[in-house]
Amino acid sequence: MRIGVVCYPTFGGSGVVATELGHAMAKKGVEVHFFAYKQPVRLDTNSKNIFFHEVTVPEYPLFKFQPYELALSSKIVDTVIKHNINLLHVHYAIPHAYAAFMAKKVLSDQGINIPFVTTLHGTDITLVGSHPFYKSAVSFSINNSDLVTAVSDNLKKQTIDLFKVKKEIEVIPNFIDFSIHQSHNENCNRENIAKKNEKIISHVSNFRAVKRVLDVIKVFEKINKKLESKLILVGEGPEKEIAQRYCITVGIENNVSFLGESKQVYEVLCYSDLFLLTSQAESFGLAALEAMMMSVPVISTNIGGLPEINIEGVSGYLFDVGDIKGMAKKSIEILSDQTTLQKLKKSSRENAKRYDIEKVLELYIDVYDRTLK
Ligand code: GMT
Repeated sequence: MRIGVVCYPTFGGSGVVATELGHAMAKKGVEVHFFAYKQPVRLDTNSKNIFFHEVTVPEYPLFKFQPYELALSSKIVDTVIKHNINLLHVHYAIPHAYAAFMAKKVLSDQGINIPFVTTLHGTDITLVGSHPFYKSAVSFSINNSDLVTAVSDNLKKQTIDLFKVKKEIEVIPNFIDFSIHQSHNENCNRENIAKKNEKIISHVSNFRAVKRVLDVIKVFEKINKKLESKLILVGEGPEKEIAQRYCITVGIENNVSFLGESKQVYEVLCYSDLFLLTSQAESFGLAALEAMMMSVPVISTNIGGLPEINIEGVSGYLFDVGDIKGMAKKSIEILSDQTTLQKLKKSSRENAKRYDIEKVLELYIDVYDRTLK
């Protein structure tokens, strides 16, 4: 089998899911061809069966907006023909599903049938896709995909509520590769980061408004008043500067580290005691799952797909969006009691095992087989 995978190359979860799924398929002997405007951050082009095709959009002064979908569709068409690709899997509907549909039409004109699977990830439906300026095209791309998957029950429900969906949507959750990170919480060099009695709290995101990063800081501010603690933030995005400024204003800047787009997410999680995810929308929350896998309990909001992943009292606790007081109180409670903390750390990792890549991979293989038939 030869698959074409279209994704965003950035640090966002949809690109990570696409890349890790591609790597797992490649290990099973499938030839996997990635399409993106730059090499996805976690893509290892030295791996066997992995190929990367950069989509370049030539600049032309007439265009105010460069036609990325057009360049992507053309690249898909040419690569499908050249490498005899049998199936496309596009992650994030905008504009990938639309481009895949166009490529399929162009190829069909040449007597080539290429089915495509669309995986909906979240904001392609909730925040961006449902915008009236995009809605018709997104509806069309969903309905004209050969098979559609969504990363949580909640996202499936939201898609049905927001769009006129004629297509069946199958739920395949995101996943995590336990084989890569067996030895969690060992040899983390924690002593380089914090003092022995200091608690370490972390957050990973793209710092967009939807993540409410300021809430993360405000929760930490309250924790920090009661407990010796440090906050480590990984990621880059529009709200970062506001967050940095707030830390200086309230005088906690020496206890807060902004690491930017670090590739050392697992290293940070390895020495973390608690993970904060205060988003106002989150279809799945891959960052929270990564934390659990590394035995880090999660204090999160209770929106979107988060209640499917974060189980109250098992992997962490859930609160209404904006309930800074509640989140801080619970965090202090957990962090102050070593027995509770250790118990939660253990059960967080157990909870994450529901999303072991080995289980989820089978679901995707089945999707690919059915689509090809
Ligand atoms: O739009 C974003 O926030 C980025 C997007 C992505 O590309 O990672 O995130 C969405 O997809 C992730 C992977 O499936 C999910 O874990 C995130 O919950 C989801 N983000 C939102 O729903 C806000």
